[in-house]
Amino acid sequence: MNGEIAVARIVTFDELGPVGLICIDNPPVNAISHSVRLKLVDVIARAQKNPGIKALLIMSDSELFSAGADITEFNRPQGEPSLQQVQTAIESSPIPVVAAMRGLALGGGLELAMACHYRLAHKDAKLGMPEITLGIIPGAGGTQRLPRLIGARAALNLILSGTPISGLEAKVKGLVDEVAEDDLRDAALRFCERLVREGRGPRPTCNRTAEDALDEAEIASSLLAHARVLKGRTTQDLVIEAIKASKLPFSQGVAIEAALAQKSLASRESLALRHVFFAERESGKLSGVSSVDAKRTQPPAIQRVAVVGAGTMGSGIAIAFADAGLEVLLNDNDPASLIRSREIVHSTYASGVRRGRITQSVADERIRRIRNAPALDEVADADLVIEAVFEDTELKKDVLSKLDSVLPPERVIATNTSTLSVTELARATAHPGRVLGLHFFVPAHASRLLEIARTDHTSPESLATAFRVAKVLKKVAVVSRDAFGFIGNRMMLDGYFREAEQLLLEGATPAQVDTALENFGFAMGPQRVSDLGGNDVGTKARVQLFKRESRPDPYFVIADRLTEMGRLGQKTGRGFYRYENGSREAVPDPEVNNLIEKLASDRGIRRREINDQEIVERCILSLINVGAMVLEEGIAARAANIDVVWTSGYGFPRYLGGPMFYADTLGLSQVWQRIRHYQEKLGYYWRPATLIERLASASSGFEQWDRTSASR
Ligand code: T1G
Repeated sequence: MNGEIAVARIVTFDELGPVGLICIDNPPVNAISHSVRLKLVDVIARAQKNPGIKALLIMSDSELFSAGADITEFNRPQGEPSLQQVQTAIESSPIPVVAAMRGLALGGGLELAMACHYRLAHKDAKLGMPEITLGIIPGAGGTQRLPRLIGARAALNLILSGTPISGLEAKVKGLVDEVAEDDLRDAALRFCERLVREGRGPRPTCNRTAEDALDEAEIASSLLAHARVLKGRTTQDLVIEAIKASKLPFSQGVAIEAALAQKSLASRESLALRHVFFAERESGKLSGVSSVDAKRTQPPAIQRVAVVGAGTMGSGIAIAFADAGLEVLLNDNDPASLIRSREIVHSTYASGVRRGRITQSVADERIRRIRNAPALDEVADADLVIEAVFEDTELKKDVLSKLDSVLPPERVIATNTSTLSVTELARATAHPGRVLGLHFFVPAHASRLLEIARTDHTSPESLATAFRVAKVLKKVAVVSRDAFGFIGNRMMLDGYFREAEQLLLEGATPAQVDTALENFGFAMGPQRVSDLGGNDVGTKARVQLFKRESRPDPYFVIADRLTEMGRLGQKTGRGFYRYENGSREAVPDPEVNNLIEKLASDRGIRRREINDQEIVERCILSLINVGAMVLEEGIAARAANIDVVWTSGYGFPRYLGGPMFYADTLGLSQVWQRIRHYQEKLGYYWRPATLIERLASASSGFEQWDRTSASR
């Protein structure tokens, strides 16, 4: 295409001899929207009146079959025909209907194919039922037809996992009849012509019966296999109930599924998960430009990235880009660092091969993409340069200044700092518009979140490049205005983690605080996280913070004292907990409890029994309160962006939607009252954010605030 985005034709029909070819064309993901359903029913009806058409073939000319039902329709009445009505038109067709799938065939898209009489898939196609990731169950016959095609046990695992299987696997399971090695359209047309020649007619899936039934032992083992990803979730119970109904006559089973699907759609869990789904996409755009329009304004392609600083972070960033298929120049003026970096790269990929995540040949290819570039001027032709040198302002300013002279003026220079002022670093260059922060989270090659820190001078073009970097790395991008801790670390240090330490001083133990918050839904409690990352990391961040701002005592007095004592956490075998013989198991340590008691008594803090409810409430409310401050200070543009940061980068449970969405479910009046309660009880830093007070008094919430701020 000459850069023009072709007008979507929604659904096309071509008569190819005895085969009626129906192509779905609804970019960007061929969602089975209302307009697609309308045209499908119309085209199928008209084709069936054409005596020359002996078989119908449904496929797509784009790189994917369909991403499923149109999620944007879920919050409003879905116009007729419903997907179920389209499926009935297919299944009851007097002539055979064949689906041919390439790329993604997900959710309602795969359900559409399952209502067809035959199915083909390209060997590399990905067929899946990801509905559970949105807190819903398949609602277009998936829990009824899938058991009839691959068995109830296999159907349960495919739906609970939410992850797709390949075309080849689908063939083995009986989900598809034929696999195309290369040209899917050609293979599918030949398949249809053979059907017609052999006089093989419709084969309604609904007339089949599931060979096996779910028994409690299989259900238990399937739930156990998915326990980690389904922790705290409830959708799986509805899935099981629906699949059990697949032993009933189809019409009864599909009615039971429909009722359960409606129930899942209305659940708070699904509202939260759909909120995060759209928030992650919204946060990765320049002021709400859709991914289709954004294609018109894409910045220049990024083929080669340079990373300056071959330490742990620099090596991780290099690996992230190599994984994404880019060439990487890794620069460091210390040969020993480059050698150590090579060791990190090789050991990381060796671990990936050992765990079966990648093959040796893929690992070798990616390692080859990372080339050492000892001389700084070797990075001159990189499309993007990221500095990841030691967290020291003067050192970073020196590197940025040198890069500024080596690189063309429009080339983006990103700093990986997490605690320094990007604005101050940018002052070391003659072109501050091209400077921004790319805050990668450890491990850089695996974490999903990428905070983009923009200064008042960062240009839109530089931001567009940063968004493109996130897309290339398959990371979730959130823009933060340049301020201490950006969004996530500011809320962690001034809110959540700070309150956790305060609770320790007041009488709770690390294990009690961590367990209470893990029961709330966090992947890992704050003290375990601190021991994992290293208590010294937080201490170094606070050293930089106190150069710029102050905080009243106590402020991480426990973690900083542990650092002084060399109790850095897992890496030294002792931190908030003990870790015996290199084990990662956090064992409570009486020595730490004694230290905490001493620090508390030095401050005249009277210790007491504290229950889990208070622990969770204070940690979560302080997180929400600082989040509101981050909003009112303009550091984050949207409350939904904060939710993205905390669900993708800090382990906040996705099924609760993120701290700000969760605050709305509590009700901001209730949130404000409880914050005021703790302000009266504890004083000093429990000042309610003005924004919470304002929204509470207006009986409003953060979601409404986002909507109005978007229109501002
Ligand atoms: N409906 C509507 N819009 C969708 C969509 C969908 N199913 N999937 C994606 N989009 C939009 C997305 O919001 C973005 O919009 C653009 O497409 C590009 O998406 C009845 C009830 C397919 C792997 O859960 O996992 O079927 O930002 O940025 O990174 O039982 O999108 O341009 O405005 O994510 O290449 C089940 C959800 C639905 C799949 C592509 N299906 N989508 O990833 O692009 S429920 C899913 C994805 C259902 C049935 C049930 C991903 C992707 P905008 P993107 P991508």
